[in-house]
Amino acid sequence: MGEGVVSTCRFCDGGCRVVGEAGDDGRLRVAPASPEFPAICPKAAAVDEYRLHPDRLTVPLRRVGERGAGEWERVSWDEALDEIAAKLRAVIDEHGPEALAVAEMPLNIGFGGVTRRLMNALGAVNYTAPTQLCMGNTAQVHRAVYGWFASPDWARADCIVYFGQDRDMQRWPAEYLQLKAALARGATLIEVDPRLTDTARLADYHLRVRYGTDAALALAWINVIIEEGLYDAGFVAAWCVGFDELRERVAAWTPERAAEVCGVDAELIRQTARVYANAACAVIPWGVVADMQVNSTSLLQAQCILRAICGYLNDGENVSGPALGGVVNAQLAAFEMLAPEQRAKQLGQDGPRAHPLLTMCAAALYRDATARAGIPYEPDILGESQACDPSALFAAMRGEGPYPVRAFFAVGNNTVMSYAGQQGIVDAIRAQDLVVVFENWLTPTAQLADYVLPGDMWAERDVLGPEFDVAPVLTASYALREPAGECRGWYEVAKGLADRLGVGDALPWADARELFDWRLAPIGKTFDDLRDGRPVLAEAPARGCFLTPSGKVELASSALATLGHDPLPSYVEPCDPAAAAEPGRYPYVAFAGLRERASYNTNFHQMPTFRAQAPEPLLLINPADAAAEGVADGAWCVVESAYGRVELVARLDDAQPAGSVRVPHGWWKPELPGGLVGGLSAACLHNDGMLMPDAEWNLDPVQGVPGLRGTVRVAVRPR
Ligand SMILES: Nc1nc2c(c(=O)[nH]1)N[C@H]1C(S)=C(S)[C@@H](COP(=O)(O)OP(=O)(O)OC[C@H]3O[C@@H](n4cnc5c(=O)[nH]c(N)nc54)[C@H](O)[C@@H]3O)O[C@H]1N2
Ligand SMILES: Nc1nc2c(c(=O)[nH]1)N[C@H]1C(S)=C(S)[C@@H](COP(=O)(O)OP(=O)(O)OC[C@H]3O[C@@H](n4cnc5c(=O)[nH]c(N)nc54)[C@H](O)[C@@H]3O)O[C@H]1N2
Ligand code: SF4
Ligand SMILES: [Mo]
Repeated sequence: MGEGVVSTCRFCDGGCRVVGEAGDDGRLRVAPASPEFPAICPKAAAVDEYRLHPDRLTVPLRRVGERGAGEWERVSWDEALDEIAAKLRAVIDEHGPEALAVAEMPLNIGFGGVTRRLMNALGAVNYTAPTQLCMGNTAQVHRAVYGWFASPDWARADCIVYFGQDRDMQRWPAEYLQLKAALARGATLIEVDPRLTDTARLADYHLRVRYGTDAALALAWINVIIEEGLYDAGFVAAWCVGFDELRERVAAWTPERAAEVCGVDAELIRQTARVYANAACAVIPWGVVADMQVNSTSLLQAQCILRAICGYLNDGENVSGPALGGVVNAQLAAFEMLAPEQRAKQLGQDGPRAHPLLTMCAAALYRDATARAGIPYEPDILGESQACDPSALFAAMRGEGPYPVRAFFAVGNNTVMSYAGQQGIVDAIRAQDLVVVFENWLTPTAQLADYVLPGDMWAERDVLGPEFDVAPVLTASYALREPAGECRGWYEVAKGLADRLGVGDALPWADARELFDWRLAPIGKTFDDLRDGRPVLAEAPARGCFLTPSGKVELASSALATLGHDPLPSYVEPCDPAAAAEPGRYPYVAFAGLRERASYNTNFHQMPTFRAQAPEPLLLINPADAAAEGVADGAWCVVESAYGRVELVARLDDAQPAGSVRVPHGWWKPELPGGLVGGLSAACLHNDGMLMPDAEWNLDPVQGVPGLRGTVRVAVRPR
C-alpha cells in the first residue's frame, strides 16, 4: 500500500508533498513529489522511525489513580468514547456548553473545521489553536488592514525583508530554497535580527535591533518613506484610508529616535527604508517573531502599511480572499449554528482579560464586507479568528471566572508546553472534571489526562487539505499505510462523540472519505479525482476587493477602533515589571525560539536519530556574559526569571548579542519518568513556558499573544 501515492508530510508545518516508495523490509520511505516541495529533510526520511516507534501510543488509555499519577490501563475505543461522552454530557448539563474547552492544532490531525462543527453543534465556543501564536495573529492583523491575508510572490521578489526568520535545509527548506533562488537572481535581503544567524550572514543589510523593538524600526521606515515621498501616491489615493492620520502618527518616529530605541544606526534605517520602497517587488514574508511580542499588533500593522503604501499589494504581495467553490474548513465549521447568546460567552471578548482581535466579536466586524462579496459562510483564515483568548481560557479553567470551564480536550496539541505561563496551564488542566488528549505520544499534556486516545499520523491518513483557509486551493493527500495498532483518525473519533452526545446529525458522513466527497461535490469532483496530486484551485473574490469594513486598505483600522483600541501602530517599550523593580538581578533579556533542526516544536525528542544530534536543551549565551556568570561551555546552568526557572546546558555563542540569551522552546525528555512527580518528563524543568508568564504586561493588548521574544528578563548561574 502507498507506493506511488501522493501524501503531505506533517512532521512540520512546511507541508512538503511527498510520494510513498517501498523501502527495505517493507518499510515505508518517501520521496519528493514535486520540485517546489523538496522533502529532502531528514525528518521525512525517518517516517517509519516515528510511525513504528515502540513508545508510540497505539491503544486507548484510561487513567487509574490520581490525575497525573502516571498510571494507566488499556480500554477499548467503545468504552473510552462511552465514558468520555457521558462525562462531557454531565459537565454540559451542569455548566453549559461553554464549560468545554478545546485546544487543537488542525495540521497535526489533518482536519480543519470538524472539531468546530462538533463544538458549534453543541454550542461550545471556547476553542484555541496554536496558530494564535503562529501566523494566525498575523492573519487577523492583515484582515484588519486588507480584509484578508497577503502572501508574497517569491518568484518575483527582488527585495526580501525578514524579521527574525532563520531558515535552512532542516528548518523550512521550501522557503529556504525560495530565498536562495531569489538571492541568486540578485534580490536584496534585509534581515532584522539581533543574532548573527546563518540567514543574516546571507543578508545585504543586517539590522541587529534590540529584542522586541521591531515595531519602532518599522514605524521609522514608514516615516522615511512618507517624508522622502517614496510611497505610491496613486495606490494610496485610490485604495487606502487613514493616510493623513498615519503621516501624523509616524512624524515623531524619525530614524534617530528609532535608532536610539532599537540600538541600530539611523543611517542604516534610512538606507534600508529606501531600498525597500524603491524595489520593483519587495516582500515581507510572514515570520513568527512578529507574532510573539507585546508590540505584535503594531509591528504586523506597520508591515501591512509598508506593503500598501509602497504599492506592493497585489503586485508582489497578493491578497486572495476566502475561497468559493468546494466546502472549505470554515464553511464546514458552520459557525451559523451558534446562537448569539453562546457567541457572547466566548472568553476574552470583554472583561479583565479581553484581547478581542482573535475572538468572535472581531470576526463579526467583517460580516457585511464578506456578505457584499457573496461569501456564503463566515470565513476563518487560520482556524483562529473565531477563537477564545488563551490567557482568559486558562484562568477560567483554574476557576478564576467569569464562569466555570470543566472539561478540556487537547487534540494534536501539547497545550501545557505551547503557551506562556506553563505552571498556570498545568493548574488549569488539573482543575478539570474531564481531560481528554488525542495524541501520538504520552506527552506532558497527555500525562495529565483521564483518557488518552491514540491518533493516526500523517502517513496513515487521507487528508483533504489545506487544513486552513489561507489560500483558495485544495489538495488531497492519501494514506500510505494503515494506522498502527488501534490508532484512529480524528473524524472517526469526533463522529463517535457526536453520535453519543446526540448531535450525530452534525457529522452525518460515515467516514472521512464521505466527508471529503461532500466537500468536493460543489466543484463536481470526488476525493479520488485528486489522485494525480495536482492542487485544485477554488474560486476567490476578485483581486483588489478588500474585505474590510470600508472596502479599502485601512491604514488606520476601523476594526481596531471599534474594538476600543488604537487604530494606528505604535511602540511601547517591553518591560518586565519584577525585573525593573530589582535592577541588576535579572541582567539578560530572554527570547524563546531559534528553532531546533533536530526537533519540531515539542515533538521528536523521542526519536533516537534526532535526539543523538541534540541530546540536551541549550542556552545560547555570549561568551563575555558566560564568563561574568562563571558559566562554562557545556555546563548545566540555572536560568531564572521572576516567574519561574529552568535548567539548560550553556552553549557559548558569539552570534548571541551580549546582554541577551536564547532559551529553547519545546524541550521535554520522553525517556524520563512522567506524571506530576516527574515534572511531566522534565517539561517543567526545561520548557520556555516556565519562564514566561501570561500576565497582562506580557501580552499584546489587542490579540493577547504573549511576549516570548524579548520581554522577560532572566538571571543565569551555574547549577
Ligand atoms: N511557550 C511557547 N509556546 C509556543 C511557541 C513557543 O515558541 N513557545 N511556539 C508557537 C508556535 S510557532 C507554534 S507553530 C505552536 C505549535 O503548537 P503545536 O502544533 O500544538 O505543537 P507541536 O509540538 O508541534 O505539536 C503538538 C502535539 O501534536 C502531536 N502530534 C503531532 N503529529 C500528530 C498527529 O499526526 N496526530 C496526533 N494526534 N498528534 C500529533 C505531537 O505529538 C505534539 O505533542 O506552538 C506555539 N506555542
Ligand atoms: N527543524 C525545525 N524547523 C522548524 C520548526 C522547528 O521546531 N524545527 N518550527 C517551525 C515553526 S512552527 C516556526 S513558527 C518557524 C519559526 O522559525 P523562525 O521564523 O526562524 O523563528 P525562531 O526560530 O523562533 O527565531 C529565529 C530568530 O528570531 C530572532 N529573534 C528573536 N526575538 C526577536 C525580536 O524581538 N526581533 C527580531 N527581529 N528577531 C528576533 C532570534 O534571534 C532568532 O535568530 O520554524 C519552523 N521550522
Ligand atoms: S520540511 Fe521536512 S519535516 Fe517539514 S514538511 Fe517538509 S519534509 Fe516534512
Ligand atoms: Mo510556528
